[in-house]
Amino acid sequence: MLSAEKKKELESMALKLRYDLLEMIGIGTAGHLGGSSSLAETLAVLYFHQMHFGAALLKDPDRDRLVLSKGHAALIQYAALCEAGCFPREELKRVKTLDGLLQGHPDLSIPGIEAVTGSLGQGLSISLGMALALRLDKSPARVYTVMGDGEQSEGQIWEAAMAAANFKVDNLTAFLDWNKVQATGPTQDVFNIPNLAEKWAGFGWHVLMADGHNIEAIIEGIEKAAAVKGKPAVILLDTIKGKYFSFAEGNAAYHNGILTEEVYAQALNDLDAVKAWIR
Ligand SMILES: Cc1ncc(C[n+]2csc(CCOP(=O)(O)OP(=O)(O)O)c2C)c(N)n1
Repeated sequence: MLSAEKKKELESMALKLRYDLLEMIGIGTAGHLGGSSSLAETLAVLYFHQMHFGAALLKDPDRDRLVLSKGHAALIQYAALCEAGCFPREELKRVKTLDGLLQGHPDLSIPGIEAVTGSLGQGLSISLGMALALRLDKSPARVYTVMGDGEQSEGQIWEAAMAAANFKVDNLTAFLDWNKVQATGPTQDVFNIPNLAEKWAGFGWHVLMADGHNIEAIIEGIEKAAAVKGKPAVILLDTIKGKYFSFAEGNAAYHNGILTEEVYAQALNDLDAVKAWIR
């Protein structure tokens, strides 16, 4: 069981990631606040609890891999990599500038990034290739992939899903950040994909559900997924787009919206309120 201390540590890390996210987005420029903040707890758990990962392990062949298939949420991954010491903090200030290390989507030049993503639908195929190669190498490493619910309309995902089941890949865990809103509105209005859980099960995957903002539930899901043998597992994360930002929760306008000075101040207030609650 997770100790109360560790739980608090991971909740605090998720909050730190959201502060970093806000710092990177800044005032007056566009940034993917919504789909990044829905992932804060999951990335905190993966990078700071679950994965065999660390700044000193980036070349370890047995490191666990995380592929952010919904690459537009890169800023929250950059926050985690920065907190893990993969690159200096100053890089957060230079994000999305031409001479900065951190670009708008994940790139292999960034320490800790395992795959170039951003064109939706490709991360699961890349992860499957990694998982098969690790299995050939008899590595204990696992591959984690994070997809979006809007992203589920990409056909390539379902090719990879069939292939992973066919090859009985069980060192791969996929997450579906089921925040129910995509770029331009509610996912069910933009491109409805009903019965997601049944679809994944039909494609031969073990399907799990977890509250994606609950540290213990995420860990339980990951542990259950790792225990499944002979087939891949997917965890449907019940999340809220823009979680903890009062103006952004469930609001497609902050998928990649600009933060005005006033909204930025509100965002800081919202996070300060969470800080008080974690203590
Ligand atoms: C192949 C492709 N088509 C379109 C886009 C533009 N795009 C970027 S984010 C996005 C919406 C993704 O929605 P979802 O997967 O639900 O992400 P989240 O809401 O979790 O951020 C779209 C359509 C893209 N990046 N790649």
